[in-house]
Amino acid sequence: MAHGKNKDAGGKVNGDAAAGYAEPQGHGGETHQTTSDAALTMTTAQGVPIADDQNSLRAGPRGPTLLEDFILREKIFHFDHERIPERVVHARGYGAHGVFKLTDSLSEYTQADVLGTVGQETEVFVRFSTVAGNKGSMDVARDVRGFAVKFYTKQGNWDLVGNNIPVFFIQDAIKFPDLIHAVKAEPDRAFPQAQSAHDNFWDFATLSPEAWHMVMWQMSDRTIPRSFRTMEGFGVHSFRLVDANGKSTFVKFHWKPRQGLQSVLWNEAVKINGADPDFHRRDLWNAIEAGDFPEWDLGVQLFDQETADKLPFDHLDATKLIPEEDVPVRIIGTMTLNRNVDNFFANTEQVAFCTQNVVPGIDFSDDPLLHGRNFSYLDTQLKRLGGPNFTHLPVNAPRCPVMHFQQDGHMAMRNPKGRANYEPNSWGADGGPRENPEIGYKSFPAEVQGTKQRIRSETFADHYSQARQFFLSQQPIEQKHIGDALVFELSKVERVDIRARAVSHLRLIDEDLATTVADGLGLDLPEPAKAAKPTQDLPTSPKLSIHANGPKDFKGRKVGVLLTDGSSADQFNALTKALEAEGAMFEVVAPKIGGVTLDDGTKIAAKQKVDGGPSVLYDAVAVLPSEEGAAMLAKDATAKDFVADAFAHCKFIGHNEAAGALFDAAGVTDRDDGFVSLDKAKDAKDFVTTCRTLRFWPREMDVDLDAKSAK
Ligand code: HDD
Repeated sequence: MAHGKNKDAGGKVNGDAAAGYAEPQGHGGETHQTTSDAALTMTTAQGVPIADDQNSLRAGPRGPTLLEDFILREKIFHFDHERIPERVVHARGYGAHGVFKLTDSLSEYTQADVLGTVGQETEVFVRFSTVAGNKGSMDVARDVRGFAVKFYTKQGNWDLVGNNIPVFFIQDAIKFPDLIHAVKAEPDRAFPQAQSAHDNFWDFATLSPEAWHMVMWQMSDRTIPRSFRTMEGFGVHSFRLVDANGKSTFVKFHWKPRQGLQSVLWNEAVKINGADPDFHRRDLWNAIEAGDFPEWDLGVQLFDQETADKLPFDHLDATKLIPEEDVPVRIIGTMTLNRNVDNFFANTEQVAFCTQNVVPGIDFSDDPLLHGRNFSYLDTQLKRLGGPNFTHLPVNAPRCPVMHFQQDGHMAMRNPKGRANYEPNSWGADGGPRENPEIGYKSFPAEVQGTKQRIRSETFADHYSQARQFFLSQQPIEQKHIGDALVFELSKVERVDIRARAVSHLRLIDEDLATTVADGLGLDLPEPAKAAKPTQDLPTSPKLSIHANGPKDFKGRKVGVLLTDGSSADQFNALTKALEAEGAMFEVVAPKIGGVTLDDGTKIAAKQKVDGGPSVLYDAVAVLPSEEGAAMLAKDATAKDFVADAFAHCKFIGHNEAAGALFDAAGVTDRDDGFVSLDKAKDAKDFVTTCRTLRFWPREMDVDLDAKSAK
């Protein structure tokens, strides 16, 4: 069957201008892409071959469109229904496929097969997300990141739905709608987008003392990660591992990035969001496409009731963590993300994580936040995905056999066969699946008794000790960033009494921090908030610092290399070779996207034109212009921003001698130890080695206005 040109009812060929017909395929006709290959033929959703996808059916060339046109109607109908409700939280996310490999067996603690057999590989799907912003918001918002992992185990799907922060804002699920209403855009004006820097969030937070541990994390650089690849993940709650004899051990789950922890600066984040709102998703996609597969080790903190009883807080309270120094993290396996999705909607949008998805050997603790979540996730999938059969979608379908008598419902694709659809039944072998007490899921038989009442446990009442511990565990520059973030956020709060209330909580966390923030806001120090329990001085925990847990190499990081016509081929080649040896990446930034011609005549294509590739997109920069090129760049505002921002963001700056003219023009006159010469080929390796520490932090005190005035 040929589908070249469309014949009308009168048998005349469309497109034949001489026959008096208007051009059928728009103007010029070149958009009418036809085929004579049946296998490539476009069809309707019903499989009917389509001859003309450019024009709807109408009565005469300029006449009305006919309702009869089932092809038009079907196409528009489907388009009209493309959207599903975005997630009420974590709307913006990015997913990838991967594999989890167990390296250390927990079979003495759990019957969960996924945690039992060393060497076993289990398929996973991971979705990272921001919490507050809409689906189209920018990636580098100051926000908590979701870190949700679906393990397709032999015993069914296990979902570990965590965040990149190990504690939560609230202790009881009943407060979740309030928290989320408060942080998302204000309801009358529908702004601000993807930001906690507004009155409603801080009003809620300052009236909720339990939030203040997480607020400290939120104000730290944890919430502006450099990449999904450089953040930790946490299951947050205590769960239970249960062995074959029904013995239970408490467990907290940790994901540790093999890429090391890394964040960006706030001033940088603001600019990244303008330059590339997709910064994080692009980074993950590109790394996987390049074969630089990101990896996380899975760690567990295992503890029994006796240890739990000795902790200076209640482990069932999700606003608390257990310092790794108290209960060490045991690494039991590695997750590798090795495949990008082939369709975003089918996978990343339709994936349905549910905290209730556990497998035999993994059970819940009595954390009240977790219990509320177990209802919410299942419920929300019904709304989002439109029916109870979302487990039939490939991304949600278990990889092990699924056998039950659940049936029908919207879009049922996996339908039971045979006569029996109930149990017990007496149809023998044909009667369908049966219960299996030996391998079937059994809830841990915890002893429970108590008076039915709406109450918060006394053991949840210490809200400030771990907030203080977190703050004191940070390195000085990290503490400074927390102070800066608090001042920034609160400066966006219109009500002065809310600002002051925030400082009153800080006084219970750290007096110096409270003074810094009060100063930054121009406030008198308010009275401390009233605490239900006095703040305890807990030992510091270096594991809580990002800087203390950075990478050991520069692998997977990206350098922006600014070139012009006449740049030195020797310098460029030495640098790219050294970067390649490290497993780092680079992008050439040039005055024209067509690229540059080096001094040996080699033509190098540019990845970015200088105004499209600001230095905020890179971990470090190398500025290698020719002398004429540097003189030209010195007159260009975006080239000056390139170096001025790299300097302000404490980046290492590799450069040749000619670059001096650009630095001077950009006002970058204090060439500190973060500047590394690349004039000689052998310098390139030193530059890459230097870059391993990621930033030249001593510079911050010199470039930061607040820090300068505080000195
Ligand atoms: Fe939640 C989504 C993480 C508390 C209710 N949550 C969601 C996602 C992550 C988390 C990563 C996105 C999953 C995805 O990528 O599809 N949530 C957490 C963590 C929490 C937490 C770590 C505290 C420890 N969440 C929490 C509470 C409730 C919810 C207390 C309700 C009582 N969360 C939801 C939800 C979402 C969700 C409304 C929205 C979309 C979805 O579930 O699938 O059900």
